[in-house]
Amino acid sequence: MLRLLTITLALCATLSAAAQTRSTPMEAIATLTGPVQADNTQVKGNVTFIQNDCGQSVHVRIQLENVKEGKHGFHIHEKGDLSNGCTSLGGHYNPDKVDHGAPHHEVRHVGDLGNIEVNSTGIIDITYSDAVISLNGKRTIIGRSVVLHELEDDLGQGNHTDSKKTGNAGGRIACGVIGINSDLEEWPCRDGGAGALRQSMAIVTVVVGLILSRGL
Ligand SMILES: *[C@@H]1O[C@H](CO)[C@@H](O)[C@H](O)[C@H]1NC(C)=O
Ligand SMILES: *[C@@H]1O[C@H](CO)[C@@H](O)[C@H](O)[C@H]1NC(C)=O
Ligand SMILES: *[C@@H]1O[C@H](CO)[C@@H](O)[C@H](O)[C@H]1NC(C)=O
Ligand SMILES: [Cu+2]
Ligand SMILES: [Zn+2]
Repeated sequence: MLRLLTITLALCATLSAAAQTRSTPMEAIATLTGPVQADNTQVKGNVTFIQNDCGQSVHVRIQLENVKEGKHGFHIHEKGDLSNGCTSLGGHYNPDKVDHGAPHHEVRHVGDLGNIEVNSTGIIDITYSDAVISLNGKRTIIGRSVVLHELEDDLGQGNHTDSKKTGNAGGRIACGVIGINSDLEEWPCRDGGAGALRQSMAIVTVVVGLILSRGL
């Protein structure tokens, strides 16, 4: 009987571990273009987002060209409306209605991804992770947008009146709408996803354990 209990517990543990990793990650992409600048250049490129499972951080890859050397504010903006170019995309995505900040700050807009630093080639290709943005759930960034700014984001630390609102990062030099880029037939995590599955596995484990220990 004890052996049966052990086997059951092991089985439940395996099932809940399996639920933690999806074979097909959630992926999204934004294709970026911007207004032609005074010197006739135009930023071009893309940003890809990969999230392996519900509740996990999102891997962001930024590949852009024709960007002026230096630091540029980079954010998720609230809308996907390109009807008036980058200007109709609204403000930083900020569902908590808090102050603007840096990616590593406890207080930040969900959309605050800080700065990207571009070298003299004008080309950037960087990858990093962010634990606040998500490709699923009530706060999905899909359908919203990415915006690259002309100037450095002061991360809420500047003395300008816009510092706590926008980071005072200046004009919008490139933007794009974030869309789905996976072969997933159904987008996961809508009903709590793996988290809920793990929880019900834990309950099953306890119940089975109780039944079996009574039988001993
Ligand atoms: C993203 O941009 C890079 C660099 O321009 C390019 O090589 C790559 O093919 C693009 N990816 C997509 C999916 O468009
Ligand atoms: C500039 O940045 C690009 C992309 O991030 C990198 O591939 C390249 O090696 C860098 N060039 C210099 C001169 O640092
Ligand atoms: C605000 O910051 C700017 C640039 O760092 C500086 O020139 C200016 O004196 C500062 N203004 C105040 C009121 O601190
Ligand atoms: Cu912005
Ligand atoms: Zn912000």
